[in-house]
Amino acid sequence: AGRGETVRLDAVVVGAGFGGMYAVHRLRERGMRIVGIEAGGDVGGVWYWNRYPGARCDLMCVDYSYSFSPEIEQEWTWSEQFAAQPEILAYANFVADKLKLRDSIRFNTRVTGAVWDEDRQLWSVTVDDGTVYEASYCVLATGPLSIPKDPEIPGLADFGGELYRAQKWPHHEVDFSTKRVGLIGTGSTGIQIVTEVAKDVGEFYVFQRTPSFTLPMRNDKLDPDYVEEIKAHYAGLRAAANASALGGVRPSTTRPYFSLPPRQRRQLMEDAWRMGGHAFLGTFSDLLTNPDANEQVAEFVRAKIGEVVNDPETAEALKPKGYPIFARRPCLDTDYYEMFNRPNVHLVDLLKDPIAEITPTGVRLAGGTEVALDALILATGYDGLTGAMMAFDIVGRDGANLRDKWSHGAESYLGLMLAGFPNLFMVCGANGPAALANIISINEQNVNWLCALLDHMEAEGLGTFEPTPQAEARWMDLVHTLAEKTLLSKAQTWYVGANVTGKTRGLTMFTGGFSKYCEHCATAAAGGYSELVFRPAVSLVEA
Ligand code: NA7
Repeated sequence: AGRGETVRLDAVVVGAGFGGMYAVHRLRERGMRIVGIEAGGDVGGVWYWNRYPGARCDLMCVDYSYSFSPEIEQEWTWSEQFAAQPEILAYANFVADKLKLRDSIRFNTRVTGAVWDEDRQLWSVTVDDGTVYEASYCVLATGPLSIPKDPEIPGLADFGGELYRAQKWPHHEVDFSTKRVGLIGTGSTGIQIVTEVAKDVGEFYVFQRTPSFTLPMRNDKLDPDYVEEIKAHYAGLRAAANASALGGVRPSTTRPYFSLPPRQRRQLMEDAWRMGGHAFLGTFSDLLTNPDANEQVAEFVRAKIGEVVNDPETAEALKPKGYPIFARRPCLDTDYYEMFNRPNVHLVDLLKDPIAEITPTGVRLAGGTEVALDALILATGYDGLTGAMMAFDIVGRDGANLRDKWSHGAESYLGLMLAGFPNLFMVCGANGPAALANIISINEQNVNWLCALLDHMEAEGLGTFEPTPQAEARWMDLVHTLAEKTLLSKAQTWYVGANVTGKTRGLTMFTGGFSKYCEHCATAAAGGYSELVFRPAVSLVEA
């Protein structure tokens, strides 16, 4: 393809992270003519971009890996319980090589617009070199976390030192050993950066607004015998993952906090702290539904912070208060709190003294303190869930723009499709389980569901699908009803759109758990997709 050329296809897949890679594979397997469009230079999505020091997945790789290919499961060997970014990216590359995915993907290419042509039943997808892809289906695997969000701090553009964004980290090592380095943002990303950069840095200033809860990861190398055992039992592990709330094999329990005497509760929390990883999920069943239980667990973690951090003022500032634990995704860390005992690591508490501006030479606080910096790292998060789909024009039937449809919040059917936007499919879209379950499980399930729908349409001679507005409204009712029952809405996070000025607030994720979500999708498909409207295929004049 070249500038201005029009190419006729069956489907365009936008994004080549784990969701897009799998969509490319499955659609191509069905014999469809497709192209993948990816802004990055290669596959991997979030793992392609996020090369910052300390980048690591907080799900165990036994879960956080494709389940569709027994061959890939057997040929690939993970080295650690929780894999670091280079290993996950190597895995993505391994899969891409094995399935020859790159033959069907255009890299360093960005979609600039997608417009539905009702008469011809196809999407016109324009990319930044001017090529137009006309395709019956448009699959958006653009990722819930792919549009970085810079902090809205005056003077950022004038900073004269080295500026790094976690999500656009350079492809080479950065040496901070003699530098004065600042970091803004202490979510999962910032916490991971702290644990790595603090090991070898001149002076390190961590600018913290809201402290996050973080729990010990207790990561470990995987024993070869254990790996063999996993490989022998993958089928069972995957089945268990798919039947679980989180789409992964994790501890779980039906035991509410106050059903146990205080000594036993305490013991369970101590054990979970010592075991690390996801052990807290196995402590109590009502962590996210009972505010009193939640507060007791939060207090336990705060006390641990106090035990680890030597300086009482720093310890106090690191203790999260005023929102429930687990309402922000807790990070899993290795020695995060310990790092603040190093003489060259300084916590700057922005709740006491906020940043007034970024200057050419550093950061100036409202109280007048100037922090001189050679380098500044931004780990200020993403325009989550909807950002990537709002970054270009998506125009459905009758000129309806997605930006208008979503101007009062993201609405969708099953997190997969949109009323008024025929043949548009989202992988891991807003109002699905998104960040609340294993995203690779969600990706696979979503794409499998799409393929079954396409099989149905092919068998019936159908050309377009689309959910009815009523079906979308029903799904959104369910999403909202469930959201009200969880403490997840009770913190100011990207989960609820709180980090983007002007964004409609509200939890646009399905909080009923992965297995329930799969059930809803299966019910929707059973009996011929009664909540979708189909139109017969028109015979197309080839472009
Ligand atoms: P998050 O979790 O959205 O964290 C962003 C952090 O950046 C958070 O601590 C913010 O503080 C901070 N932030 C944002 N803007 C500012 C300004 N202006 N000043 C100071 N601090 C600021 O993003 P992550 O990348 O860490 O994690 C995203 C997901 O990736 C995570 O949920 C996991 O699923 C993996 P705030 O809380 O707004 O006070």
